[in-house]
Amino acid sequence: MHTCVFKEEARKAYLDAEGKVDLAKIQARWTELGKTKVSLGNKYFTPAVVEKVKSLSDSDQQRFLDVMMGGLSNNDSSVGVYATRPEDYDVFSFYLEPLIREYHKIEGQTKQEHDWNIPVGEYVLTKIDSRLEKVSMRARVARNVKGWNLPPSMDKDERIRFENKMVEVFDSFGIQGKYHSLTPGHKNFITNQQADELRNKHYLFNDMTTDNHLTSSGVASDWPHGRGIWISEDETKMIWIGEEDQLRIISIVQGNDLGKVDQSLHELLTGIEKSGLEFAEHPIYGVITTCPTNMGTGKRQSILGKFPNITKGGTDEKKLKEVARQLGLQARGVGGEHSNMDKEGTADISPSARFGVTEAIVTKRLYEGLIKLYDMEVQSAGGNRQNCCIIY
Ligand code: CIR
Repeated sequence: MHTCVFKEEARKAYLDAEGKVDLAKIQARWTELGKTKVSLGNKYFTPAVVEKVKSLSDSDQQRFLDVMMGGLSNNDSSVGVYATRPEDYDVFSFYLEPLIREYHKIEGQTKQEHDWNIPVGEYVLTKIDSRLEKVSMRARVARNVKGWNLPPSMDKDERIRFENKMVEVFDSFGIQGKYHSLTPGHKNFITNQQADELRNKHYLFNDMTTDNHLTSSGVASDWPHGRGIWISEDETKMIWIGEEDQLRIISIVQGNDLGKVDQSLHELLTGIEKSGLEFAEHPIYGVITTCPTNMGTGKRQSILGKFPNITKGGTDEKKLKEVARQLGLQARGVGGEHSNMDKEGTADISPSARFGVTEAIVTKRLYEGLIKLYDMEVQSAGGNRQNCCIIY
């Protein structure tokens, strides 16, 4: 296993003898990385950007370096930047704006709108196939709270204060549940074994120190302090604290009505808002997230499905990814973004668009995409429905 490098250590390579940001060293590293893969962060580090950075204060130059640390430290980055505080999207807009436009394919002025008006009884999976009765459906939104640093630049104290603030919210927001903390010494501390049990159920996130994108950017710093998960009594609602975003608000429902997952998620989200927390929101980009790929709604909605025919028994997951891509969907393994599929072609399917679409459109796109995807699964089985639409 490779060793992961933490931000404080990794960023020293880009400082001069006085500890100031050395733009020439950054340029040299981007040039070197460009021979393998050009991340968006690399592409938009132009001479004009360098000139602008020179006019920033020393502390903003240090922040600017922090924004790029994930990309500078990983030769497989496709995006390569993380925001370190909500204001970065304005202070460094000369760099982040074109990058966000390219990633989200934004042309002209786009102001993110929200719409949680999602019908129940309409996007029903059994209408696609009667066997899709008890499907694992999930939706999550990323959220960060106004006035706090984003995870790449929180220090240990801020992470712990944030966790404790959230525990107060959980104690008072009216939904029955329990908080499990990974912070040593916390009153709700759980052991490694208990944490692994929650991971086996796909509830809790992984040890963040095993991912070099997260360590080098500072997202994983001070692990496991300030990290944890709140789980509702019926285990359908969850809140992650201290992963890539301060909060990941999640709903998991076993069933067939996509609208019910949204209903559950929205109930949880408004419960938190009513407690007085104000989420960080950008006037154009919508919800502020650490990774620019999640800006907009911050919503990701998926189902777990088996696609043994398209994937030829899990041996051709590339094919499923390609077919899904053409339908505006993303297919992942069940263990997260870079995981593999099993021999039944079990995949997590979600719409790719996050920005310029409303929460309601994300659900509609998932449903309409699934109609086409399951149709292709039947066709890949030679038209034999018997081999299709087996649930997870
Ligand atoms: C990259 O630049 O490739 C990584 N930092 C991952 C970016 C997209 N995904 C994510 O943050 N969840």
